[in-house]
Amino acid sequence: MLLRNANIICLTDSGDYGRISDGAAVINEDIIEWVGPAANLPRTYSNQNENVFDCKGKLLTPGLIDCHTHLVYAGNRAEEFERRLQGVSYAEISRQGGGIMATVTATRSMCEDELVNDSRPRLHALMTEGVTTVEIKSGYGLDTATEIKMLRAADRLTREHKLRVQRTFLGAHALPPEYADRSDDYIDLVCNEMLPAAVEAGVVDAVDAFCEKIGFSVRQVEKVFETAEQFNLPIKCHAEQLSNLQGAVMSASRGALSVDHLEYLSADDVGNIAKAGSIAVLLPGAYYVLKETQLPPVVALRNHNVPMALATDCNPGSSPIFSPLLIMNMGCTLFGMTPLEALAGFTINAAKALGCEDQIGSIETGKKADLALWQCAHPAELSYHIGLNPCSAVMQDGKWRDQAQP
Ligand code: DI6
Ligand code: FE
Repeated sequence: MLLRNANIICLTDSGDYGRISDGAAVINEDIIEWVGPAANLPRTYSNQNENVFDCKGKLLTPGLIDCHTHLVYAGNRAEEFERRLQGVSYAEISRQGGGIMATVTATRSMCEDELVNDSRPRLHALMTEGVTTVEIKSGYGLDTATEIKMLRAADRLTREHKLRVQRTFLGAHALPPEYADRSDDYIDLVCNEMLPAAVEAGVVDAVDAFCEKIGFSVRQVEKVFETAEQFNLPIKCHAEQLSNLQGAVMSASRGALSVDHLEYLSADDVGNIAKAGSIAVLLPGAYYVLKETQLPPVVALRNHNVPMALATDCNPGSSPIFSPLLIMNMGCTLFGMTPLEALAGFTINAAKALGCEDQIGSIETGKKADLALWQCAHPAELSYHIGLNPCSAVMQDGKWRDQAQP
C-alpha cells in the first residue's frame, strides 16, 4: 500500500521529530518498507496506481503506545472519589482497607468472561484515540488464580482487537487482608508461587511492583525483581509516587526498563537513572486526580537525556482516565513538557519503556506498520485540544482498522 500526501511525524531522532511535510510511505504486509519525502519516492512505487491511499495532507504518526495501564479490573470507585472530594486522602482510604483492596474484592468475584466484557469499553476508548499497543498490569487479584485470570483477560481482550500487548505481573501491588502484618510472607508467596504459576501459564511479559509506604519496601521489591530475573523477565517499578523511598534508583540500577510516576524523585538522583538507562514513565493523570502538588523532576530528566514516556495509568482509583490525548495535554500543562515531548512520550519513548523500540514507536523502514492518521495540521494540536478527538484512521499491522475505515 502506498500512502501519499501525508504530513508525517516520524518521531525519529532527526530534528523536528522527523517531520516530513509532503511525505509518502510504502507498507508491505505489516512492515513499513519505505518512508520519505514524496519527491524522493522511487519510481517502482510512484508508478503504482492500485492500493494508493491519499492522506489528504493529514498528520500521520506512529500508532500510540499506552505503556502503563491497569485497564483490566472490575467495578469502579466513584464512592471513593466522593470521599476524596470531602478531604479523605488516597493513602488514608488505602489504610482503611478501601482503595486498591476495594477493586481486588470486586475483581476476585468476577469470572474471566465478565472481566473481559467490563474492560472492553476502556480498551475501545484508548483505541479510538489511536492506540495500537497497550501495556496491561495485573495487581487486583493478589492471589494466584485472580492474577492469572486478569492476565488471561488482558490477553483475550487485546487478541480480540488485534492490539499489541505487554502483560505485566503486578502481584506486589498491595497487601491482601489475608496477609495483614505479614508482608514478608506475602512477598514470599509472590516469589515462590504466584509469579512462577503466572509464568507457567504463559501470561507474563514483564514484572512490576509498587514501592511505597502503602505498598512494599525497597528490600521487598528487590526480592520480587530477583525472582523476575530468574525467569529472564524485564522489570519496571511504581516508584516515588507518594514519597521518596529510593525505589527508582534501586530499580534502575537493576536494569529496569522503566521507573514510573516519580513525583517524589529527587533531581539529584536523576543522574543515576540516566546512567542506568531506564525510561521515566510520567503519569500526570494520577497527579491530577490525587491533586498532588509535588511535580516530577522534568527539567532534570530532560537535562540528563532520560527519555520521558507518558501513559494513562488508567485504573479505577488514581487515574480513571482513558484518553491518551488528555494525558498529553496534562503532560504539557501540568508537567511542563513540550507538545512534541508529549507525542514522543506516547510513541517512541513509550516503545522504549516496553523494550520494543526496534519494532514500534516511530515511522521508519523495517518497523511495524502501526500508524495513526489525524485531522490536524500541526503535531501540537494533539496536546492542545481537550475533548476533541481528531483521530481519523488507525492502521494496525498494515491494515486499516474497521472502526475507522477511511
Ligand atoms: N499507583 C497508582 O496510581 C495505581 N497503582 C499504583 O500503584 C492506583 C491503583 C488504584 O488506586 O486502584
Ligand atoms: Fe500504575
